[in-house]
Amino acid sequence: MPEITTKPRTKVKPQTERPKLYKVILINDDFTPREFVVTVLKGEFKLSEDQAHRIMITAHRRGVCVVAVFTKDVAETKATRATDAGKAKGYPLLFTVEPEE
Ligand code: TYC
Repeated sequence: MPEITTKPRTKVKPQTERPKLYKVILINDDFTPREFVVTVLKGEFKLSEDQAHRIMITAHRRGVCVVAVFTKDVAETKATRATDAGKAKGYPLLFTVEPEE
């Protein structure tokens, strides 16, 4: 009589799930000076002058631009700090946060 043998499970659930990522989005407005947007992007998101300028001009032309992706806490903190930097100068500069698909 052949014996029934069972193979050990080889598929193991990953121990650590990758954290969900969130996009920080820059929204265009008609009042915030371009150079100020670039300064905030460089300061808060550690972007080069060239990267910051490209993101600013994309938001200016298209209405919105993704700045970067982070974990939820980091994305929300950076978006709030960057929006507050505009508020402190009386500008309507706005950064929002959206979950990545
Ligand atoms: N549209 C603004 C201007 O012409 C510049 C600007 C760009 C403002 C991007 C916000 O997210 C922004 N002064």
